[in-house]
Amino acid sequence: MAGAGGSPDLAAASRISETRLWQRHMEMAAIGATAKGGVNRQALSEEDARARALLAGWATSRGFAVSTDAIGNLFVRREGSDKGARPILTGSHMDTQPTGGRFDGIYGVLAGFEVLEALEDAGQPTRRPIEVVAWTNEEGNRFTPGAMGSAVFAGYYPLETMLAAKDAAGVTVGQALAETLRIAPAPLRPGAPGAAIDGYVEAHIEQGPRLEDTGHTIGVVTMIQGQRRFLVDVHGEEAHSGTTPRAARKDALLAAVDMVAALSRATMDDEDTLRFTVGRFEVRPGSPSTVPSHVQFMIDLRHPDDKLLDATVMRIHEAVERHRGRCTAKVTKVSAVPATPFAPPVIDLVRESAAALGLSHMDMPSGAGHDAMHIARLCPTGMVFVPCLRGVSHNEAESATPADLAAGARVLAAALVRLADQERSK
Ligand code: HGY
Ligand code: MN
Ligand code: MN
Repeated sequence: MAGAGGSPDLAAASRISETRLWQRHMEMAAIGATAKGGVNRQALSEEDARARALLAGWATSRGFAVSTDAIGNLFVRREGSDKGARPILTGSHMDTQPTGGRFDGIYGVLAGFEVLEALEDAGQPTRRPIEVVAWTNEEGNRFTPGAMGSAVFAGYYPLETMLAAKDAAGVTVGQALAETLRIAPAPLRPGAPGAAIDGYVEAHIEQGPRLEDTGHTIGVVTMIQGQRRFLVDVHGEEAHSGTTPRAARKDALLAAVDMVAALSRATMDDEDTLRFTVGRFEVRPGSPSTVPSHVQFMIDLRHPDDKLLDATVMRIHEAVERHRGRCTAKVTKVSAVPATPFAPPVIDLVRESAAALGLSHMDMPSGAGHDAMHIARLCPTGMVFVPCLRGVSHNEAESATPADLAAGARVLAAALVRLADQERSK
């Protein structure tokens, strides 16, 4: 770590305001607030647009430049002293799960914004510009696939295909984005998507219990595990529930539940590392007295080892074929993101920053996916984790403390300033 005390990285960290950061979280949490104390802010919804407008208003009042790109990623830029230098990025997402919490995603955006405000308060220049990004549709609930904005920015998904993605009501991303930009207009960010950036650090709540269980304040994230998503469609035949003998039925529901039960058994590993989830399961026509003719369910599979994930995919096809009976079935790959190791220099920088700030810290992988898994394809990337209560997330009870949020923002400030001030890359 550069010298202690007055060094620019620690100077910036010292100006982080715990109160202001917490207050901004509470203002954001009011947008899409749910009765049980959580947040439901679906991607490119009216709530998402209002959150964007709120952030843009805060940014403009501090003299930062606000812009957006073709997939709706929102950028807040604080200029650097070296006009031609490539920016350092930070950020996360503002959209949430339907039963989301007040910290997942938004913490990374607000911690990044707090770093810009701390630098502004200190009148401290950085060589490179620093940009805070709110990536579009990270959660992938309303529109699939998730991490859409960062993936398009990194060239992982084609823009046109993503703009054509539809929600359950048939609204496309392109249509929802146009409405979002009508409510929260922003000029187009200059330069090509994924234009050269020199580094990316994302702050996020851990969304797991390890930091709390081990009594550490900071997670130095080393990698993000791989993930695969599949849509399974099982087609049978509608029939009368009172008159149709079992032998004559093509019951899509019974076939689907047999498939899910078989896959649950097939993905049990002794180390409890492989993550198999069916979070969406739709039965049609959904009438109590009609044998279901169509079931659609989504499989979410995660593991740090891509080879093991790919081998597990074979089991999905086997289980679907074995249990379809007289129904037909189709498995469609929705998304696949390989395990993403972060850049050792950035991992070291996050660890050194935590140490220099006297914060307990531990190296750890991320079980959850983040926008950083795509940005890591563009530049040296890392993440900073802070604890959340009992590791609970994707749940309205999600909770974090003002002190932990501020501690993570201090580490973020130190790391971003070090990246922004380092000798200019060739
Ligand atoms: O699915 C994920 O891991 C992320 O939290 N959206
Ligand atoms: Mn998140
Ligand atoms: Mn999430």
